[in-house]
Amino acid sequence: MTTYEEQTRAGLRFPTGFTWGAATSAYQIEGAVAEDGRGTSIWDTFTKTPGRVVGGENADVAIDHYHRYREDVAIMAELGLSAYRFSVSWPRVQPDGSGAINAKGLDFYKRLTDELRGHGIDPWLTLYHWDLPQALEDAGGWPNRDTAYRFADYAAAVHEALKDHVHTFSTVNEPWCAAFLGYASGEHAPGRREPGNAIRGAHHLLLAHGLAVQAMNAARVGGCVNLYPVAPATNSEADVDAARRIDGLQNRFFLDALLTGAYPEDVIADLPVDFGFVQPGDMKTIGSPIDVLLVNYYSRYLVSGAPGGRASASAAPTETASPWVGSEHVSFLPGGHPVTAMGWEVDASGLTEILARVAREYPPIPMVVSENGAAYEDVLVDGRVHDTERRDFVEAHLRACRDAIDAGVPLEGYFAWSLMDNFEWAWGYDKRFGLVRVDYETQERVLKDSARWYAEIIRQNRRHEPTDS
Ligand code: IFM
Repeated sequence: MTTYEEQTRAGLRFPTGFTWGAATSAYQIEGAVAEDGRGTSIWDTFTKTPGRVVGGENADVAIDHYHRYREDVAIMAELGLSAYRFSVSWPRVQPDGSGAINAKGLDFYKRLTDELRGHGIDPWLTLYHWDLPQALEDAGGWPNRDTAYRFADYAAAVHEALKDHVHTFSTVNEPWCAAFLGYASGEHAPGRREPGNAIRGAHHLLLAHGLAVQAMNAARVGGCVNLYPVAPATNSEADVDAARRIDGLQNRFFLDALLTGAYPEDVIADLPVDFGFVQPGDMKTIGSPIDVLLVNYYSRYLVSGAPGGRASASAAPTETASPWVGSEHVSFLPGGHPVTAMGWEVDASGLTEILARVAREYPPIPMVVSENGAAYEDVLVDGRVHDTERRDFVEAHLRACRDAIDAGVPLEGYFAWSLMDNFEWAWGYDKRFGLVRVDYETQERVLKDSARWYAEIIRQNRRHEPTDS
């Protein structure tokens, strides 16, 4: 273990009050899909559809967090986390996505947040991490404008019930994924391949965000985006245009909307739809002031406008179309960096770059890294997982965070993805992102070396905090 002084030199000493967290999401960990009145979500339906998930797996049980949350919070306390980012399952709280609220569903999140607060861990609540109630999908899903209003009602109900338990609420996790993997490529639920509806869906997800911010009047609230630096493979006109397009759809479409209340004109021009679905006042609603921007970061993209590379940087081996609506010709090239078990290139400098860009190009906003981590082929040896690659990944990205702070970025926290191994969407249980290993047969939790290391970094940083913090 490095000493405190060595960490300081290595860029691992953070300002007092920095948030040390880890993240999960409801469908990926909870299980208990048929308990206490929970309704059906699009992921329940999708996972039961042959060919959608590797190995035909589902998260009916997942890692049984619904029953084991006390054990899991004890693990968080052992790690010394100051915050835990989790999501609320919409169908657990409002089984049909509208109308009656299921008190038993809300009670689970009251118990969870009580447990967290009892251990001095700040709950960061995400309202939507992709588990849309199936009834709302049956009514048209995110391409249907009404879904945004249903989301605002749901947000208001959750906020009202949990506002004394939770300090920071965030709205939609990674709206790019919910829109373009859900409705264009079909890699994620509901598995539709309807490019025009993916764009309508993206707008309504953003509208849902804005309406929820307004509905949760007075809450500390954030919006969440997944960002990638995008570079052209060469200086050719085609490659430079490819980079503009992918950066536009992945980053600027969402950042501009959330932080400036407008869509970038060049991106609208790229997209093969009539934007008539944007109604007067929508953009102002979407741009409603937020208190914090949640940035999820995993990798960077190198792109070309010429054929020859992969059609997407990260598709699962299930049958999918391109998520890059209007830019399907763009190809994704290897950038020469090592890759994780997802095939994603590891480049920590991209995190500093993207955080600095947001700080430079947008109105001032406090930020946290709300997800960052890596899947690797973990091996259990004598009860231990020596996951050196994951440890190095987290260390490099923490250093990148420190570099961003040194460059003046108002970065206030870091959440590792993920606290525990869990259900990785179309990949099923094949990819392990956890700091904590989970045996999917016995549900035994084992701290990996990366978790022990992260705990030590947290301990050394937090020992300088005032005792009442
Ligand atoms: O597991 C996901 C998470 O649900 C959203 N962000 C990316 C993670 C890794 O793919």
